[in-house]
Amino acid sequence: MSKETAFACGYAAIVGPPNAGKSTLLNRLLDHKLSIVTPKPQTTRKKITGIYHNDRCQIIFLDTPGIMHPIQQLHESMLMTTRATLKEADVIVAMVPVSKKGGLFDREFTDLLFKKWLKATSKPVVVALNKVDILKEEETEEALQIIRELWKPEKVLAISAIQGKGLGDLVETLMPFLPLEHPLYPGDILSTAPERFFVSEIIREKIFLQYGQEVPYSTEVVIDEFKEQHESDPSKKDVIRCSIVVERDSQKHILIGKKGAALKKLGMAARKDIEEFLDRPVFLELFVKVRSDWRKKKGMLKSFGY
Ligand SMILES: Nc1nc2c(ncn2[C@@H]2O[C@H](COP(=O)(O)OP(=O)(O)OP(=O)(O)O)[C@@H](O)[C@H]2O)c(=O)[nH]1
Ligand SMILES: [Mg+2]
Repeated sequence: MSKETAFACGYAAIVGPPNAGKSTLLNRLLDHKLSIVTPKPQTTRKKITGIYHNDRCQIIFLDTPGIMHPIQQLHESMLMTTRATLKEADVIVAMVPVSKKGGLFDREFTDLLFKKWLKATSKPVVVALNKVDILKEEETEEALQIIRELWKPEKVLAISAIQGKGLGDLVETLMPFLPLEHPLYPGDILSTAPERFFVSEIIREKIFLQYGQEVPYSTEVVIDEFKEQHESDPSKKDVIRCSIVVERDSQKHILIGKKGAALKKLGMAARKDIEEFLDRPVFLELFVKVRSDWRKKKGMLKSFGY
């Protein structure tokens, strides 16, 4: 069999700054909402595995927390995840988001990404210049040219993750870097993470969308109980009990709101998406707990899976 017709399979890590559109890309590639997306930076905190399938390849995409300057122990843990994910990858999708503000994209960050993060891995790098839907065509060309000249990656592509533009090209570009000639997973598997992980992520997404300032960043979601009973008795809903952990009493009050209105709204929004994701009805119960400074405490971070 010639190389063109052989099957290709391997791992592709998606890395870049916070808010670049990494999770949006993963979701568009899989045509499935797997990774949570919000307009706020630092939404993704853990590695999200999403498995892309077509007739000629299987690509295990690894969405990562955005690379930022760490201020807290939680950030250090997030960066450790990104670093470890780079080691797992056969090829790296370095995402560079464009900007309307002068310079077309953040050159300082891109330089740090290449010189500090990508050089250390010595893996092939494909740059995905994202959000080109907000640029004029000539501006996109100029940005691509600058990246080619300054950092000389294996390949540079313009994409719009949100519009799904350039994604076919991206898959084709990644294929030659995939080392295996057989798939690692059956064709119907989208991820390796358990349902309860995605449920906690959906709740976190709704918190990021509903609350402002520090509240989303001070919050963690823990699934205390996930009782599956719908399959054995369709008259019963699955029961999901979760703790929303915050750092201070004041944050707890904000989360709950006047007469519990805010928490009720959150629960309704989360339940709707959880039911869509699981494709079955659920009973969702949310509790708010205070664990002071959990983001600074290694033991507590570990218990939350960081
Ligand atoms: N205009 C435009 N916006 C996009 C595009 N891709 C993503 N976005 C928006 O950018 C914001 C961040 O998207 P995410 O996918 O959460 O970004 P991320 O890189 O995963 O961010 P973190 O998880 O915080 O590191 C969201 O508001 C997206 O809708 C794109 O191609 N064009
Ligand atoms: Mg993300």
